[in-house]
Amino acid sequence: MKWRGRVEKYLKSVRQQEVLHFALVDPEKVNDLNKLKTILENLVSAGTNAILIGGSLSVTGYDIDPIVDIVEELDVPSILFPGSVAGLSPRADAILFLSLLNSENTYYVIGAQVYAAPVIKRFGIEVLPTAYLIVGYGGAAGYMGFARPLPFEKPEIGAAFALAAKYLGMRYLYLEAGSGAPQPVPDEFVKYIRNAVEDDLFIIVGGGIRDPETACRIACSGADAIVTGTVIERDPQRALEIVKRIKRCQKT
Ligand code: 1GP
Repeated sequence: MKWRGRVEKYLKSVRQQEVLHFALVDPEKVNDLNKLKTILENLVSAGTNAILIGGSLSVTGYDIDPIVDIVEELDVPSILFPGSVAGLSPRADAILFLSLLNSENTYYVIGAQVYAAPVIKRFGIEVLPTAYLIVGYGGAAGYMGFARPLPFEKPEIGAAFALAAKYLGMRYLYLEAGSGAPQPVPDEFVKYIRNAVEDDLFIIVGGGIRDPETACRIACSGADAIVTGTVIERDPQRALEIVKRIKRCQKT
């Protein structure tokens, strides 16, 4: 909890210098906490800036806390990335307070948030107001969230959503292709949205990013932070290469 109240300031100051990397840990997929600890230590040494904790299914505070314990020993914040109201923990530093703007079900736009808000207040977690947009494949997040995924070849629709988020006062935009997506969000899509919202939104891009060159292309297109999850679980060495490559990318 030592980062509470300082997470947004930290993210925004790093953003001035470089593209950030967020490592996503889905508690449901963790079966060896010692192994996870080593992997996260290595990632942070390579430049990972924050650990996102969350998943679409079967995640409770009980599953999150042992991961927060590991992150507490690293020099980066723990940020909840909840798939549902069950994905809250009183011990995390911050939360991506998500509104799934392209859901057809208002529960995912504002319903879950109403249930979560008083709990977040009670827990004292730092809130990062985030527009969550499902693009392309969508995966479990798209399915569970009743999303109408944005077509990859229509970035103008994404830009309209992003502008609406900006005008609603949200400060973060998460472009999500879905965990394990066959294709990540195209760099042209990211570039189009960056141009539309200018510097006002902190743009996070994730889903299907599993090689250094793709990560770098997206980073160079205007993303502020790149998220990787699956590659960390399947090939931690490759995940390290991705982080190192992102850190060498020039910010646009
Ligand atoms: C999923 O964007 C994240 O919510 C990460 O996706 O697991 O494909 O890296 P991957």
